[in-house]
Amino acid sequence: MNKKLALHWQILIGMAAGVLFALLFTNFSWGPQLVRDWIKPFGTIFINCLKLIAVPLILASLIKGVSDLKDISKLSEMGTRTIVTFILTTVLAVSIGLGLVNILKPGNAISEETRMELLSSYKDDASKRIDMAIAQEESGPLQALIDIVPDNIFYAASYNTSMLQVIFFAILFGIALILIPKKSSKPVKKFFDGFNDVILKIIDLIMATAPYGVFALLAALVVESPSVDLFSALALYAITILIGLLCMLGVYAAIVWVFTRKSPSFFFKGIAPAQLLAFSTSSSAATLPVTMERVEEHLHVPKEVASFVLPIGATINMDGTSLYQAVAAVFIAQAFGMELSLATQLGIIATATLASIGSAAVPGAGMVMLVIVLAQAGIPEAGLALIFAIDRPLDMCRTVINVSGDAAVSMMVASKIKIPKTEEIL
Ligand code: DAS
Repeated sequence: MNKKLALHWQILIGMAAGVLFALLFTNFSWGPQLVRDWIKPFGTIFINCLKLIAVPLILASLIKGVSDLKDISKLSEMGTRTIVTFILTTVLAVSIGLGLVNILKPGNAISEETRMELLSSYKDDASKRIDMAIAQEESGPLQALIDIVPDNIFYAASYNTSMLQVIFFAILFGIALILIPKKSSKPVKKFFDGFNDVILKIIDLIMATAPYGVFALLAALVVESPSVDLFSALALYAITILIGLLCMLGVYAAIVWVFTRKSPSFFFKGIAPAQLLAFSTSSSAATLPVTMERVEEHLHVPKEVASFVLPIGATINMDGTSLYQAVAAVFIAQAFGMELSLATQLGIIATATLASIGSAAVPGAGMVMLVIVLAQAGIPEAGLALIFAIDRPLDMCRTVINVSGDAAVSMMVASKIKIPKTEEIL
């Protein structure tokens, strides 16, 4: 039986084919126009499909993640410790990302000429976003807080409004779902479990077209900005993210050592198979069964803790994704020659934290949610076309960090929560 090529290999082939196709056709006078008119639209359609699924994705993954908390009062201590640690490690990840991207400035590696080309080809979107950013600067200091609360969920669910409103509604809905009587919540939870499965299947279908979408995006990217410096900027962008992700592995090793006195080699040896699966699938959800087995069997975390922390972690704790979203947002702003104020960058800490919470544990979800960070900071979302081409290899790496963070937090929580009848944890 012919084994289907793994999706990430399909995508890597799509990327290479896109570059080769574009390099070949730029030798003909009619080549660039052919790519712009007949190839690039398929890349735009692919990105639009990803953006289309963002709102139902948030509703599905967050409502399920929050309502899976079951009875909050019984699990409050474990829940508080888990959620607080998740948020602290995510905020730390975003801060590391912001620090690195402001020091290394990968977006500045793009020449002024290419920058003007990028701006002119995305002028309508860029000016709209810059206008929105100016409007945002002029609003009051708590406007961002006001904007999180929607006054009409159906309007809020439309792409053009702040998706933080959808996240707000989804969390509220999930909590209310826990608090209503079981006989009422059971059918609703059943519906959202099914809804979640449908959305994940839709993402599978969209990602099945990814090799073709990437081919079109990369071909258009090469044709529209043939300057070599774009690739050096993308390489520096990727290196910035990889340095940040490696820093996070150091943070996890420190958390494990401080709370359990277990060595980094114990932790990484125990979690390695889950990290490899995360790398090859780019999906925390697909890796979850292996993560749970490794954490329980090899990192000695009691089942009661692992089965609580890891499923929620896979849904809402994505440190690698949040770090990537912060770096990507500032990189795109740099590429468009935009100066981001300190207030905007601090806003990115909040939006990247929330966007990573809303990112589903499936391939490419982090980039789908990146639009929230861009929209809130007034950065042209057209910049997505700049970074999508190398998103998949980075997705593979950041998913490894997402899974590793969940495992480290489960060990920390286990060291603090005394579970009755449990063998000596560590
Ligand atoms: N691939 C996602 C995950 O499963 C992360 C991402 O897309 O950023 O964790």
